Amino acid sequence: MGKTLTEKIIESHLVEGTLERGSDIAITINQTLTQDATGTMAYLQFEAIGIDRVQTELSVSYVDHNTLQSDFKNPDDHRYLQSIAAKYGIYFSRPGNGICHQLHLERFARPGRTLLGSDSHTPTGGGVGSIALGAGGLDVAAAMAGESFRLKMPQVVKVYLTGSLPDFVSAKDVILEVLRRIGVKGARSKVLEYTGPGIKTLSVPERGTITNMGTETGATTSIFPSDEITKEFLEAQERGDQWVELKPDDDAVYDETIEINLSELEPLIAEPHSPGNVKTVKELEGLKVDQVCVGSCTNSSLRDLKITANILKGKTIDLNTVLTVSAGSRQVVDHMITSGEMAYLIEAGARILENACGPCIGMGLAPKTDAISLRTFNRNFLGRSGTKSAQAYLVSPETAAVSAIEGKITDPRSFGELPTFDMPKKFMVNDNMIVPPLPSEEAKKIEIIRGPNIKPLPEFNLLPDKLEGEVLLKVEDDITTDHIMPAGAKILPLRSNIPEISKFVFNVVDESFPDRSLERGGGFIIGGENYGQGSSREHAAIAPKYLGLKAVIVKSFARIHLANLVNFGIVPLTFENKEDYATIEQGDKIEVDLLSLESGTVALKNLTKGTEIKLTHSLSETEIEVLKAGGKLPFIKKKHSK
Ligand code: MIC
Ligand code: SF4
Repeated sequence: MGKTLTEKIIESHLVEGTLERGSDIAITINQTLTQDATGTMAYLQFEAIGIDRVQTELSVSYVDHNTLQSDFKNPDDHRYLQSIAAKYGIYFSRPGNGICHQLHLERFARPGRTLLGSDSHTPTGGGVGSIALGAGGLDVAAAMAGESFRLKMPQVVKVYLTGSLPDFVSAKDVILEVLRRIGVKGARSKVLEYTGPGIKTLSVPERGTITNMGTETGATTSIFPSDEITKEFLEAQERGDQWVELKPDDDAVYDETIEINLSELEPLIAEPHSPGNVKTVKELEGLKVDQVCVGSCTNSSLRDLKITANILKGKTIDLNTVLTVSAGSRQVVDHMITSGEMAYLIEAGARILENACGPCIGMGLAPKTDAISLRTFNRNFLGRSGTKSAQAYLVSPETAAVSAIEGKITDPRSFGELPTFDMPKKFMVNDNMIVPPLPSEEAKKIEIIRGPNIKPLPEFNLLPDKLEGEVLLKVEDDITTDHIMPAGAKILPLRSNIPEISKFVFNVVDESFPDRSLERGGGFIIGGENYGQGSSREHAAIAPKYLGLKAVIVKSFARIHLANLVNFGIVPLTFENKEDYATIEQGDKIEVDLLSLESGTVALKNLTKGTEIKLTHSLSETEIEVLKAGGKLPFIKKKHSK
């Protein structure tokens, strides 16, 4: 029986387990990446593990999220990260160089390698045929220390592409079409593997747009084969020697198939507040827009900026619309300046921002009250832009550019002829903003520089046999990590300071949560389906844990958040019977007996209602051991001290 590409790469990295779907497996990790917002915590944990040098083939530390410097906190964290990189054998991408995923695709991602990143959009690397996975910082720290990465063997979905994209329709519309069909929960425990004749029409950066935003379907990751197009891209990046051909067997057996005829697609848009609320742009045409933002790790490649610039050439953006453009990397900027196309953007009135995440994560450029913001980004969760009353919509660069000129949502096909532009045969490669690792002897002499914002890691206790307390909060389906632990310019600088950041837990849902939690000595959260979708931020587990959270009881979890809960000793449980969700209310006093955790079911006694229900879980033996040890850090430390 033939194998899928996903199975081939996983098999060649398998340390434990088999390819049986849903079974527990462990794989070797070749590369890691971190970004500054998750990196400080990840490296504090790496330091705590106590290894002299990273054990991976390649580890890179990027600075791209916390780039607004309204006080000392962010620059202090950058300095800490730089000293850590120098000490432990890590490449350091300096602030100003660009967004981690765009940079990693350009300079480091390799076909057939595994990549683990402390950012949920790490699957961008699937654009060149890596198995690229997002994870919490502690899992990435463990991988840097040489630990394998544990997950459940995913199902593999064949996404079969035929045809070619019409004018003014681009890669963003492909992934929005996938989201339109399967929604934000549709690919959980699955890998989206792209094949079919249509893939030949997509360049690597376009493939990267698709694998990047595959995260929004809940997919474990997304991947394209490594073919002639990949070879051309790697050669143009002066990395031709890293190319290998990789594809599924002709008789590969997939768990499911999705067929998309690219020729039939049209411009699409995701409405607030979920990337899964997809409509055609036509349906929303005419809605006035206040802000248009081009950029983010989804749409900031040279191709994306070129199409935007060439649409805007000789035009002026609408009087009542603000347009921002952030390139994904310095390489993109170099090209745009040298070709003269950057001038088209500036002359049309675009506000050119730093090569960083910027408005995507509310790091500046928050929209005005009640604004309609049109973004080429991948997420439009409530409050994420920095303005709670703003309505964020997700679109392609083509739709963004034409709508910025018109001042209203506009189907870009009404623009007229599609502007043409040249793509370079060779990219302008200049790695002078990437500091390579120091040789071991020199590295040992490096002193770690810690600013006053970097607080020690909190310590947590062993798991008791019985959990008791109050239901602190009851929430609905699709609660994102942006609900649990919001980001933005005010909160992100606190990522290395758990006591401070914990004051903002559930801020967009219920501002009284942190105080209530501390007053009651902690307790429980009850939730619906897909709890914890979105970001990989482990702060959505550590900060609630600091406030005393004992267990989260829901209908279902998102993969990375579930792993983060385990890593920090919070018990993730699901209702055996989903209807039982209705029987528990906020404020109820409950008791969960953990003695039978190994058996797969535990009993929940609702002391307020006098009822009893059954809860289940998907925890592996190792995860149960981790929970009992009070979290993954004490668990690994114990292992390494042996
Ligand atoms: C995001 O897009 O939500 C982030 C900010 O990049 C996060 C990481 C973080 O919270 O630092 C992610 O995608 O994992
Ligand atoms: Fe940065 Fe936005 Fe991409 Fe997250 S989704 S890595 S915040 S650009």
